[in-house]
Amino acid sequence: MHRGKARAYTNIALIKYWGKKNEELILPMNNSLSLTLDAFYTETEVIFSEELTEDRFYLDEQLQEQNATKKISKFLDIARKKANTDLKATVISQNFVPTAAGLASSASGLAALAGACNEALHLELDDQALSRLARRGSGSACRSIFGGFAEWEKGSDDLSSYATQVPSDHFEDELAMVFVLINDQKKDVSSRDGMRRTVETSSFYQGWLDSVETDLCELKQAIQTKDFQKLGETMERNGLKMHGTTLAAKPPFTYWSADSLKAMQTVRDLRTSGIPCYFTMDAGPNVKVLVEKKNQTAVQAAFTELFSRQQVISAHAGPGITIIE
Ligand code: 2P0
Repeated sequence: MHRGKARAYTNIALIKYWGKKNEELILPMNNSLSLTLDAFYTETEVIFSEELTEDRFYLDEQLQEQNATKKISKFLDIARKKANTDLKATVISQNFVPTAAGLASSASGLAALAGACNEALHLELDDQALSRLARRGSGSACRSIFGGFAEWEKGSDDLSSYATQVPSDHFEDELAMVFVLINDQKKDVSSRDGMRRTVETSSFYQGWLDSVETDLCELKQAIQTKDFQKLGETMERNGLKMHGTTLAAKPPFTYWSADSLKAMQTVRDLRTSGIPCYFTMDAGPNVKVLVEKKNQTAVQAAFTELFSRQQVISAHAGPGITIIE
């Protein structure tokens, strides 16, 4: 029996990963840069055993159906190949996400699974190799190997596509991210389907590709010079651009709901009233607001006036992956 357990925290991209150039290897079209957060994480244990005839996947104590298990098995196959074994596994995963849902993250989930496999199968992967392995499960997971700011270098093949930590002289310790959780019952377009449709059909996609490197460069400068306004403005612009591409897809779609727009306007109003804060969104209606810690309470207060207390959750910069004994 071979056992390993790891905890990984979720990350939010300030410069988005949007589009793949290789679906099988999960190689992205562009570099992305994220902030790992302390409020949401996944703990995953994996046990490879001779007694099993198929993989089993428990998420939050529920045995998962074939479809969810298939994605996990596909990832386990990659790890098994590295270890030269065909042992089947039980995967026990728990998401630590505050009650109001909509935040279960493949980034923390697949990063934790990669870390657990590294332990269980004695793969002895360093952070770079572990990031590459996590990437094969879910692109954004490669960034959750690291705490603080992480940049995913797009690379050109399996070996050259991985994340690294971005030096920041503790700038991230000055920051907070306020999550506005918006549940609108709308049937989601998964990020995987959404980015595929956009790459294949959106006439705006080229505009994304043409400008994302400039955004990335500016954002990295903002980190280096600890320039919060520049960090926020660049993040907000890049996020809006990503969401813009979906409007020109065929068929068009959007992740925004009426409440998302309300939250975005609140951020603009806060800025007008002298509180610098900036928003970004991912493949869903939730709005994430970047703010300096010194203004976190004011931002929280503005949102709890418009939304319920459970819908407003704050996070700070979080650590990289950890092994749990
Ligand atoms: C990101 N997103 O950079 C972007 C922004 C969503 C919007 O990474 O297909 O779950 O497993 O590689 O990593 C979500 O996509 O997609 C994502 P796959 P993943 O955070």
